[in-house]
Amino acid sequence: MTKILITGAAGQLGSELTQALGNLFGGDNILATDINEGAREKFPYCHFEVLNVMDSERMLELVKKYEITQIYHLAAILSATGEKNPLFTWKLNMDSLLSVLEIAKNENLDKVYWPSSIAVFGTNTPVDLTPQYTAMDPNTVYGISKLAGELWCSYYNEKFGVDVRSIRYPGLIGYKSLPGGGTTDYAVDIYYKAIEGKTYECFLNEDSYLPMMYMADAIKATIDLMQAPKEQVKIRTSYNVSGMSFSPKEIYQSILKHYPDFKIEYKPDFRQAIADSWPNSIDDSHAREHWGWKPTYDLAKMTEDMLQNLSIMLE
Ligand code: AKB
Repeated sequence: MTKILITGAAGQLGSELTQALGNLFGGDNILATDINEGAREKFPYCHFEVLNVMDSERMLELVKKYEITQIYHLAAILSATGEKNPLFTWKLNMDSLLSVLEIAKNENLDKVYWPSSIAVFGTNTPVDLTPQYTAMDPNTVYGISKLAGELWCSYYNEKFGVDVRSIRYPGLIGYKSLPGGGTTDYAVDIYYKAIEGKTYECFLNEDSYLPMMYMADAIKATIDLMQAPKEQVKIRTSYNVSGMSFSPKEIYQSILKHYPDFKIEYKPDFRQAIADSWPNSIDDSHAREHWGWKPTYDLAKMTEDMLQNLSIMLE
């Protein structure tokens, strides 16, 4: 029987992934956890417990209490917020991952899922169609923690047989919940401003290309990877996956087709340097070959879907 604990369940990815896992395995087999008690109301369809991921004893207690067999460890501090408190970001991102891996090893869990990010790449990484294996010299504490985390995942897999699986997500875009503290967040905010009839002030310059992915594709990639037979999961650091790539100017133009009066202004801030150190686009041939990854959404299709759903939600 599969019983899943999700950390950071109320976050941008967690909100949608928890729902998808609930649909797959039944809400009774899902334990959503979050640091905020207020998140409870988001999860009427499954179990909920408050969990600070720094508290490894409580994590273990919950694993035992709910007879957990898989952990999806989503809680983390992202790139932009991380730069404001580097040491705490390192501590939270690393300590919580190590607690999850230790629990998986000691309690013989079936599987662990842990998200990595395109933030593992850096200034000397080739920017176009960035390969799976390449120079990795991240310049954010978030990127450093994801790169070290990938190596820890691979270590626990190799030394202790922990079945840990991971994806290097690009920027994620969805309408069900807001992102928190990332460099790619502009690509969500811009849709809200278009619908609210406001001018969007973009914190990146108009030509900053970044790899991005619509949430529906991110959920599909995660579930496809987690359901793939063990022997197909040949990479135990983390898989490159690609959805689409665009610049602020291009997403703006795709919105203009639906909202012709929408206006944008460019005011790059400290996040520009982070974006400049990340790839423009990603080569995901290993994910395609190993477990059949294929994205469904391009920019035009995503914009249509985002605007349609957000305008209903914001009515
Ligand atoms: C961020 O911008 O920090 C995240 C990421 C790309 O991992 N969205």
